[in-house]
Amino acid sequence: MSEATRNLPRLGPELVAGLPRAVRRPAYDRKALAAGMAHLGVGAFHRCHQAEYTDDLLERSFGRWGVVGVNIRNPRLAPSLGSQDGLYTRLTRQDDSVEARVVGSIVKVVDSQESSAPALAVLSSPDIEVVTLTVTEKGYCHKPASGQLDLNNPDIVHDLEHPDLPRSVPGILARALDRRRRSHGKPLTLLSCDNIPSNGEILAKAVGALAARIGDALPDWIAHNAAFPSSMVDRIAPATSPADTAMVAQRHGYRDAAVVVGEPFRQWVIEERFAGRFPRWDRVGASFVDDVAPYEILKMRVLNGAQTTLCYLGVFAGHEHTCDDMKDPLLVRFVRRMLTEETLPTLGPVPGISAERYVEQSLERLRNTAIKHRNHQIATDGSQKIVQRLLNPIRERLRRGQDVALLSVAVAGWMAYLVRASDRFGSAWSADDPYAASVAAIAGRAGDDCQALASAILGLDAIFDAELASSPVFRAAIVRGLQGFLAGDPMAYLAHVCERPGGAQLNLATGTG
Ligand code: CS2
Repeated sequence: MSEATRNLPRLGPELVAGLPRAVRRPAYDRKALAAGMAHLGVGAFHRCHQAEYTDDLLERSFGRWGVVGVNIRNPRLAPSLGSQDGLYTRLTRQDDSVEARVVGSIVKVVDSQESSAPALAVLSSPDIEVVTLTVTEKGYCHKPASGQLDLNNPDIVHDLEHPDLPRSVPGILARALDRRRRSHGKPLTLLSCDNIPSNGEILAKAVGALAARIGDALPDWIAHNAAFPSSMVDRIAPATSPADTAMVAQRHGYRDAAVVVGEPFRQWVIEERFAGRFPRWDRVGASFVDDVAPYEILKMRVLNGAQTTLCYLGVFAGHEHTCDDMKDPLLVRFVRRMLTEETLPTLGPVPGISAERYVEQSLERLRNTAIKHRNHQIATDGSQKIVQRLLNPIRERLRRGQDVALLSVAVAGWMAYLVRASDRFGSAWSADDPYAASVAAIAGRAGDDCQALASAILGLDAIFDAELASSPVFRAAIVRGLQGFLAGDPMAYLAHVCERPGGAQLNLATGTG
């Protein structure tokens, strides 16, 4: 931090009234705002999305929906949001234009990294009636291929043995629900906002498994007093960079340790199934619907599918961010073909949305040059993302006897990314994925033999179910992709795939190209 920046005032309640006019500020009396809900996993996404919707709602019709932000994993919230009384600046950026707003909906933050006790105190409080969650895909401790709780996950093993000292998200929620049952008995809505299909059901199942271990009448109480609606959330909000923080200081003259940056677009579709009172986010742009599935499938397969595909191909091409990938005509050509030729036909009707237009709109969003979303950030935890983004459409197409050559290139991209991160392949970068070590071990054993590599990676059954792993068509496409990305020039391989009419056509009977 420069000397000049260090001397600037820090964002906090005293500063709000004196904020420059260019910065929008909470238009309600924050001092009168009571906490009515909690959020688990306060990162850039929550601050750019749910907290902003809540800020809009408080402006429109003030009510008791202040948010208590809770982190059970790093980063700690006290030094950033905590020391600013929950206030932070949310920038939205589109190419050269920037809009700044101070959001006031988070009224308190609680760090619960060392022990679950502080989190449990918040979640079991009678004042809290809704809990929203962004804990990343792996926070649910499920097997992505099946949606079942992963009983080998170390935190789940721990929580099943010590349900009174939980560490995992489902373990903490089960314990909190038990405390509610034993004390005031007030209902609770647990609203998942992570990019997992049927996220409400996955959460309910995970919490249910741990609640059954706590025993007594807890599962029955949960059935009558808790709701786990599914929701689809959308806004591209990369990790904040030092340049974003510096921008606030330079343009607006104050220091803020919790700045977030997002694109202008935002969307929130919520299954209308609540256990008690709930914030009327539908009054400020969110949609309450009976069935979230068509929206989440569209978003995960198209927008997220494109992001995941581009992040691996982009790293191979030497690009840093999604917006850089989108300046590379070959990558754009590939991703557009994959989406239109293979992904689009797997989508059912989505009320009020044209899927074709959605593809173009998504590609347009990814072009936004002000959103510096690092390829390596999106590549993080790819094993938890590829099922809903790439493998589910592949599965559906294979069942219908359709080609999967292009989607398989993207899956091979994920594999090659982890393989190239391993010692055996020169540790090209460090990969952050729960399966990075397994794939590195496989790479060490298989060496340059892409057949052996493909077979062993497809054997990871938490990711690839048996039917998919045994498809000769899929397997052959993966082998070709691995050869293309590991043996020669990855971009020459991609160009070759793109040149072929109708994608890399496969002989469906033999799976050969
Ligand atoms: C991204 C998402 O890192 C990732 O996995 O694909 O965070 C994506 O930006 C959001 O889902 C957009 O709503």
